[in-house]
Amino acid sequence: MAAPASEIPSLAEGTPAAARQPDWRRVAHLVQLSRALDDIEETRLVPERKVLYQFSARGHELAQILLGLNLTDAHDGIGVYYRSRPLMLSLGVSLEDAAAAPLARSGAFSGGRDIGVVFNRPGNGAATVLPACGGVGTQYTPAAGWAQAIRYRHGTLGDASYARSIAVVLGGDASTATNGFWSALNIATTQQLPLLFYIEDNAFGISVPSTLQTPGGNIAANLRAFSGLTVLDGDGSDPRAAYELTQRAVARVRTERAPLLLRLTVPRLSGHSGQDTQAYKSAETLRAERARDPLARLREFLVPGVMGEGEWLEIAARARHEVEAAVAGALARPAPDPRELTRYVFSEGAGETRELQRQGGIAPEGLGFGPSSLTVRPEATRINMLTAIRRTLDVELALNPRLLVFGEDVGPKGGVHGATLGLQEKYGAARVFDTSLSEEGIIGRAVGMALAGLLPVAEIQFRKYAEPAAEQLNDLGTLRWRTRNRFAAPVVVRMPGGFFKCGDPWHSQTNEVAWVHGVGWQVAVPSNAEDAVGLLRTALRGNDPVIFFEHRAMLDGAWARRPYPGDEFVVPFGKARRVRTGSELTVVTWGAMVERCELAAAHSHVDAEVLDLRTLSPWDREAVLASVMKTHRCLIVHEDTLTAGFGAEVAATLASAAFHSLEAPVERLAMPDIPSPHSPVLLEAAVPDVARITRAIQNLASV
Ligand SMILES: Cc1ncc(C[n+]2csc(CCOP(=O)(O)OP(=O)(O)O)c2C)c(N)n1
Ligand SMILES: [Mg+2]
Repeated sequence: MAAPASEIPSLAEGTPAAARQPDWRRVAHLVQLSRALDDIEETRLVPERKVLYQFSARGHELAQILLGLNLTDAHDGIGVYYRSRPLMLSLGVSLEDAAAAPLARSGAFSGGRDIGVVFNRPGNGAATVLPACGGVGTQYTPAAGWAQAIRYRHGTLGDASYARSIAVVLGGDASTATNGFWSALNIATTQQLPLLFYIEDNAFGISVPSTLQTPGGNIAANLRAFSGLTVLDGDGSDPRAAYELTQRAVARVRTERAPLLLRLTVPRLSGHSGQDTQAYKSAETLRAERARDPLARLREFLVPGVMGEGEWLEIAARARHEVEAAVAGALARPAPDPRELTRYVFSEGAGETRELQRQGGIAPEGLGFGPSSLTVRPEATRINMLTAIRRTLDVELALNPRLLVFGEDVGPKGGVHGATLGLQEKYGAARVFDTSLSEEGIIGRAVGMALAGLLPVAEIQFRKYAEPAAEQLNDLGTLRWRTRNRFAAPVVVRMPGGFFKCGDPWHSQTNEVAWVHGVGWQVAVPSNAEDAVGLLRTALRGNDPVIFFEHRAMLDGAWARRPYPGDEFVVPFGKARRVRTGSELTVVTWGAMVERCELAAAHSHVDAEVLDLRTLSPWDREAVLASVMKTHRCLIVHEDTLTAGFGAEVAATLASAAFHSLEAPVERLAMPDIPSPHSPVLLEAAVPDVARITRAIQNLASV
């Protein structure tokens, strides 16, 4: 049995916060609120099929609430997961919102777009809850990004209000086996970031025991030797240990500005989710878990030392009553409006009617940019596309102190392609820096930084190596929609790809269509230096995430060299460039194929029009339709593989919107459905070349 609260001496270890006891009445009330809400959902709303996806926090409440009550700094950032509702209540989210979200009603965290326990909360002068995801482990690297943003805003931008702010990330025992956990641990320890890892070890990941997630089942024991990390471990269902350890952990990260991992053991007193019967747990395990119920232990701890039995019962009854009222209020809320279904995929409105996200990126803080211009002011000499990219980054870094450039080898080396050469020297290692070799970490960190009001420009070394970041990229793209415009993460991801002299399956794929298919991403595919400047500047000054694809063959290609078009030059997204005017046939293309198509058109003796799409999301449907309605024939050429490549989208659009104008079938010329081959001979046979494009133009013109 725990020592009663009235007998608790001030805490050991002499931390300044140690003497402070929590407001136990408030703690008891919050635990009872959480328990009552789980109870009503489990016994009533799930059987009535009003809550379709229930995640009970039964057993996890006490320590989470004690943690949450410590997170009082305006710039604290918290990465939560689906079992974090008690913490949300302790942060002061409305009880009715907490009840309405699992009922998929309007309002609350996502307006019925996401599972009710996938939380978020814009900061508004209090701690921010970073938009959570359904994927286990996804919360870690954005929290590391938030921690790095705290350091940047304090140390580099000189904002003293960040001096004691911290990032906290919550996760279960099984989540410590994920890429995200290890990536964030490496980032936080190598960078010494103020990040608290709070691990709720209930010994199970659904049905899988924690011994299969980490050897011996105790992540804290295994991490004791990890350099640069303080580790604390204890019983999260013991009120005294839970309050001492949460307080000590938070205080230490606030003062030491360094990472700490706190593991607390807790019982999971319900199934993993509503559907789970826990048949995999023995009767003995279930009994032992029930004996550790933190609610019962809190009662033992507080009654009669801090309050009498009557007050304890009164708090429980009041909590039940408040939750019933909140559930009734939530049930009375309207269902979400289907007419709004497709809103907030991208930022909406412009000027006066602009509907800004409440948090994320620099726009909500009222920050703007220098003047932009559609007019090319060409310099005398031509530069290659690589220099164009570097120079644009340089100009925008100088203009915008919120902009950070990072990725593998982008620091002293200047990037393996050279795009960031000299930038670290000029802007310092806080703004232009090397990362650990974890693409999940690069993109997840970018998410957290953007949510904290920075403008991250992340480099993925080669397009193929974006794959370890697939989860973060996907979740970043959907973030605005999922939170119904409460949050957005305008991040620019630069990624080189495509063939260069030779190919291979690792460095040469384009597969740009994956990002077009992914929700919420804008995709730019410049073919030359001038467009690269204009499109990159538009990306950096926009309010949406952008994939900026840098074709390896064009970075130093002679054809792609153009005069630098000026420090204000922008190219709007969704506007194709007519590379060549013609009347007999339209060639639609982008990236490295633009050069080849232009040459092929010139050789073909066909009066072919060539359109460079320049961006694929959004893409210039109007320009393509207008051209094909004039020429009545269309050939689409791309380097990406044929099946379900972006050409299929263009062809389907023409079949639907230009059917009666077509005098021949829409044709596609693309790479066969194979990885990029290494041998130059094989590569030439795989990627559309000028001869084959010329033949395709001639064949289509003669149909
Ligand atoms: C990437 C990913 N894989 C699998 C799942 C399915 N899943 C949801 S929760 C869970 C177990 C997580 O357990 P733990 O991290 O210990 O947290 P707990 O639920 O025990 O609090 C699994 C496998 C998921 N959501 N995301
Ligand atoms: Mg678990």
